Amino acid sequence: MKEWYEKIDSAASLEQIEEIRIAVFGKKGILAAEFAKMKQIPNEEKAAFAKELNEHKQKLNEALGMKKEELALKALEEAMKAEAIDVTLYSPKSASGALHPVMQTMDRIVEYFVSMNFSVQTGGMVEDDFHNFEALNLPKYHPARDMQDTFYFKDEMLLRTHTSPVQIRTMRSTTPPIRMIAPGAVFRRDYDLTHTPMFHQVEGLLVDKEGKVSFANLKFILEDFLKYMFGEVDVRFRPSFFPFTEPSAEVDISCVFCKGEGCRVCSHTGWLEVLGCGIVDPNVFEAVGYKNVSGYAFGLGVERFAMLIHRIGDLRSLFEGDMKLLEQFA
Ligand code: 2U9
Repeated sequence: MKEWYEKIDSAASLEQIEEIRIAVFGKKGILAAEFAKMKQIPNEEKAAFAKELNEHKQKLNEALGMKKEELALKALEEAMKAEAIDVTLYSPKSASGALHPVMQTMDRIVEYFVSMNFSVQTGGMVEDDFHNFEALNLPKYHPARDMQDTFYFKDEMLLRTHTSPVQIRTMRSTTPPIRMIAPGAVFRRDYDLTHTPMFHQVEGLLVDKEGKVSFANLKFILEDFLKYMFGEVDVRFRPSFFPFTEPSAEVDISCVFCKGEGCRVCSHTGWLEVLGCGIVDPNVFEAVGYKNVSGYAFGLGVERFAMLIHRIGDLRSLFEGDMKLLEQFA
């Protein structure tokens, strides 16, 4: 019997333990063989023999159990050691994605007008002559329709040159009052330092009963908006002309580069043009069948805002996909 305790003690693996268990406790194991000897033992010794054997049975079982536990723990520790990940090892930085600075700027612009209860409307980029030009008081032979400025398909279809067709479609499918903005990509045949053939606009439109919408309302919201976007800047309105608004104005902020002192960016004027706006021309309302209403509208270029906010000098760098630039906006 003693040798089996030693065998258990020196077992080196769970497989060996299993072999020993079978050799000891199995049907043809040594315990079975010992118990079989009972028959030959005189009656008076049977009790003592059985007692001793049962004690061995219990002790061997305990020894096997303990050894098994010990070996299982050892195996687990070894497996954990083998599979361990060294978290102190060097790993190269993984690149994380980010919204493009133009989209970040667009989101911030949209956020302001949503906070002022404007709804956000979008539309298709392929438009027809009526929604892009005619309804906006840009009649046939207006210079803005020139092939030189507009990408045309056949059958008077075109790539929208502004997001204004979204306002036209919204007016035609709903009734006043309207408070909306139209953010999105627009297309013009233009490519130089300050123009790309595709850029982004946010346009706004507010329509209510006749006499309820004033230039003062427009001035207030645009001044508030520009301070939200650029911080403490001076804002000025200059008379201007657009076919779809009358009266119209262009809006300047004091130069964010030189604080109005005069520099190369603001052509030594101290001012930067950032918006166009005005009171919606009655011809536009007539084109969509609106009567006895008044409204204001405005429009801006998102790339220009992004450049002024982030002090980016060249518009084209926003379209090159240069990681050195883009990583700064992650
Ligand atoms: C409707 C009525 C009026 C939208 C307007 C401007 C003035 C404007 C420019 C800013 C820079 C275009 O991206 S840009 O080049 N936009 O100056 N946009 S008023 O007026 C509308 C629009 C829709 C129905």
